[in-house]
Amino acid sequence: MGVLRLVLGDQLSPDVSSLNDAVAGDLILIAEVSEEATYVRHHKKKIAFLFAAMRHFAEELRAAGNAVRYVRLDDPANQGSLRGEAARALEENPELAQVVVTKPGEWRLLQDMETWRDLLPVPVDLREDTRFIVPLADFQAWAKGRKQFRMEFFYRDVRRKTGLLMDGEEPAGGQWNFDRDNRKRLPKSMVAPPRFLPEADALTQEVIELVRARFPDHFGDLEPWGFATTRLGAEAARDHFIHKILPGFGDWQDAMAKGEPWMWHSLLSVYINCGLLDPMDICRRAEAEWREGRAPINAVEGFIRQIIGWREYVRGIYWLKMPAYAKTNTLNAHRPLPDYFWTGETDMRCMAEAIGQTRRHAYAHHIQRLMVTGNFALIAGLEPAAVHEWYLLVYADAYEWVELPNTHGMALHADGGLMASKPYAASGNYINKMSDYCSGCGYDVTAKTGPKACPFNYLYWDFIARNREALTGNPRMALIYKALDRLDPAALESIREDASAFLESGCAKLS
Ligand code: FAD
Ligand code: DLZ
Ligand code: SF4
Repeated sequence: MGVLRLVLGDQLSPDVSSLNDAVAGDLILIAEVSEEATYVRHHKKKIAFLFAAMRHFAEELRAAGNAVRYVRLDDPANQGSLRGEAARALEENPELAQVVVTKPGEWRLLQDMETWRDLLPVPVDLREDTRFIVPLADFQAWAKGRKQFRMEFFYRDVRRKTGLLMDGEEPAGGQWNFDRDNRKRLPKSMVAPPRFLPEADALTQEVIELVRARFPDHFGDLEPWGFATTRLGAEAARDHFIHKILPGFGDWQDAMAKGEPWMWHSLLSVYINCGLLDPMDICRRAEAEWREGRAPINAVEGFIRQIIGWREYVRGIYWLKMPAYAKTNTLNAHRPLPDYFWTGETDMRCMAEAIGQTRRHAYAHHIQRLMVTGNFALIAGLEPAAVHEWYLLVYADAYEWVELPNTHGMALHADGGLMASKPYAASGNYINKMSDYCSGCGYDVTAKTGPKACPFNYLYWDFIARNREALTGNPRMALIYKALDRLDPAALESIREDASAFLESGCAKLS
């Protein structure tokens, strides 16, 4: 009597818990299904990347001696859902007496799988996902009794527990956090380094054509390609980053530049989140670069913090707070997304850059996600649910467990400050400081009102003014409210009029 072991598209690790006791006679099921490909209209490149990585992983498992049932999207008998495919596999292989699956990364699918015990003819074993550094039970214990969940304290605990960047009881380099060194603007004379952007192999090219034919109305471009789809390819991308790019990661972590989608970012989230790379292994390799004198501490600590800090922390928040978290809207924002979130066609250069590269590459780096599109959505009062759906579908690394807390918690402050102690709202001045976007923009970043004024400027003050009631009690907002109260009333009125005209016209240009 064997076991049916279902592996999902973001569980492509040989050591995923559903496989850790596999024996001869078991059957591993991997299925491309329309339900997963269309529950939001994912970027075409995200679907193509994942299907190609799933097909390569099936080959990897077969080469290691496993029996694998791989169901393609265009299989005429494809049932269209994971449950349907599990049921079909059981029907065609009556010797299989149990289903084993590692819990999925999204609430919606976990809810569905919990019904499988009643709907499938054999017992279903739903296992914890052990590929994370902090078990969910540990996060829950950490969170218990706390009113606010500050990432920094969580992160220090993870450093202590893992020993990463620790010298005994002390943080390596004498400080826990080197963020103050990581906010440099890119000098004009400096260009971002060339990146490792793999071409599509024959298997991937076949999947690209399938996606082109089956999902023509989904967001985004399939070319240029640029993702590895095998474990070896992902490891090569990791090594390229660790050896060639990591030293500059810290200094330029917040910088943005025209025509430069990648800067010094790792481009590894897409591989980590689907299981091709192991987060702890990457952190150990990054630490070794500092210990051996090849990368500075601000780069290595900053990079490791994103992975063992932010990544683990947002996952903990997601599972602690779902399903209510997806409905949070503390600032009562209800505006629909303007069309340019899909087309990238806007005179706001910063938005055109961030959205344009998102269409092309299914990628934007953190500051673009947080301080350009996220900041715009926050200060324009866009509906959190619509913004969440946008972020979930446009990025190749997006799964709800990581995307939703970043969107509702970090970018939109929709959770009332559970994650971020104050909203990440900023005027055009911030974008001008951290990028060269404003020099090529149709708007004037120094103007606060009028048809040429940067929309981020009047939207920022309008956001602060209209959310006074919700935000004024926050001590970190005190200086900002003092500044608002010092504004000349006539100037504030013009600012609010321009903001209102912009918002009422569907976030379009003032005439
Ligand atoms: P790097 O800048 O090189 O960072 C290194 C690694 O740290 C990343 O690969 C990632 O694994 C991790 N990391 C960094 N920041 C975060 C963070 N805030 N939360 C979790 N992990 C982090 N990240 C996703 O993986 N999937 C998402 O769907 C996603 N949606 C986001 C939505 C918004 C509104 C915001 C503000 C951030 C979002 N992020 C998301 C976090 C972050 O922007 C991406 O992880 C990062 O841009 C991925 O690019 P990179 O691999 O080059 O990252
Ligand atoms: C994102 C995605 C897509 C596009 N397609 C599939 C698929 O066909 N089969 C599959 O097993 N997984 C897919 N996924 C990933 C799942 O949506 C993901 O496992 C859940 O959202 C939980 O994180
Ligand atoms: Fe963006 Fe304003 Fe700068 Fe234009 S002027 S790029 S809209 S911040």
